[in-house]
Amino acid sequence: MGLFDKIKNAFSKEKEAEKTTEEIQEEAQKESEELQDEANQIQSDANKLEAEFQNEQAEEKQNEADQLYEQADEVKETVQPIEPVENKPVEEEINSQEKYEKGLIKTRKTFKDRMNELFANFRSVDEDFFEEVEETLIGADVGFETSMKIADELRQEVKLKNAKKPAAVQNAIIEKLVDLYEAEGIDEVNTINYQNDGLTVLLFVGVNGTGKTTSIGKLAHQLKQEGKKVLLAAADTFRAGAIDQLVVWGERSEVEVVHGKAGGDPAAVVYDAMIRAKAEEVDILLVDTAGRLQNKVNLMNELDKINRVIKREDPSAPHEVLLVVDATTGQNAMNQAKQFKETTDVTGLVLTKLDGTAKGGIVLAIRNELHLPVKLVGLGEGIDDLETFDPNQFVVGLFKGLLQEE
Ligand SMILES: Nc1nc2c(ncn2[C@@H]2O[C@H](COP(=O)(O)OP(=O)(O)OP(=O)(O)O)[C@@H](O)[C@H]2O)c(=O)[nH]1
Ligand SMILES: [Mg+2]
Repeated sequence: MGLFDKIKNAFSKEKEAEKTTEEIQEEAQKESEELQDEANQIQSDANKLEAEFQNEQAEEKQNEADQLYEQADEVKETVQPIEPVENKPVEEEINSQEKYEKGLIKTRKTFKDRMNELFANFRSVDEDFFEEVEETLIGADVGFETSMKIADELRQEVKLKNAKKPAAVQNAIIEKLVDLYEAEGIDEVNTINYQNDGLTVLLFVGVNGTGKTTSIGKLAHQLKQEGKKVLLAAADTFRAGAIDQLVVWGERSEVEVVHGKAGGDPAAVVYDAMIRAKAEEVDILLVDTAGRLQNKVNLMNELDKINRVIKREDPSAPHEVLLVVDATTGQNAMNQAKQFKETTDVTGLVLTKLDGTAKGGIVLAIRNELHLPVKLVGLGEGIDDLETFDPNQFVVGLFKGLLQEE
């Protein structure tokens, strides 16, 4: 075959191939259409069947519902109306436990992380391990002495019980912390010494920025809500803006504020407030004081003077001298409390800003080492974020979720 033939041949084969492709495509198209028809038919049959089935089911459900309605009607006829139950206290308790749990999230997480770290490195319960326990607890702000004490007790218990499992040891640490906290608090009065009859005077002291004015504002609001007659005294005349800040809180909580001029004598303001409180039969007078003066000696002298003025007008007052400390400062708060305790008759603590810190463990240190009862805790900046301190709710909030299955 010549070249041309070859080309021709090739061409005609190509044509043939084309034709075949066309034919194949046509056939395929036809086949696909047939299949499509078949599929449509099946789909429509299926739809019919499903609809029938659903109708049947719907009917069944309707019957069931009718029966239930009938039963419900029967029950309703036999049920007597129930008196509404006074459930407010329970609600309040739940809310405050929730507040503690929320406010202590950061502390709890840090505790958990530290525990996990401790047990991740934990191979055997030897002296190194106990030293790590001490460090972990000190790091969790539960206090130096407390940490040593817990580690010592743990040494003995591990020896005695031959405890080896990490879970058992972790639980023992928490158990010891809680036990110690409970034992140290046995004589502690965590409630505020409100007078049943007559005036209650609460004096708030503490270094600047700890939350005195804010706590007074929140407490004024709470007491006012409870129907008490409340008066505030703006005895921080030193810091610019301090008087206005208290006045704003007074407006917010709808209570009166006694104040003088900025730079005036704080004791004079307190005197005016005492006279007015007595004349107007106020239930509770809250006295705000300066957090900073020219120096510490001045501050202490001034607090002393304020105290004397209050006592002169009412020998039983002040009924509490509440030292406000900022929990976020940890050990610093402890030191402030120690210093104030030496120079002033502090009767209790207001521990603020627990919400913003991982240092909630400080409550254990305060109780075990300072022996000053915490009376109020600040769990946020809002007007409702002040709680009377509940030691048990606090500890539940602190250690919740840290116990392990043994
Ligand atoms: N997150 C949080 N912030 C708080 C709490 N209590 C107070 N604060 C904030 O702490 C800051 C200082 O509060 P103040 O009440 O002005 O403190 P102070 O002790 O009166 O300060 P001085 O008047 O300067 O002595 C404010 O920004 C408050 O909103 C709390 O419980 N939680
Ligand atoms: Mg203030």
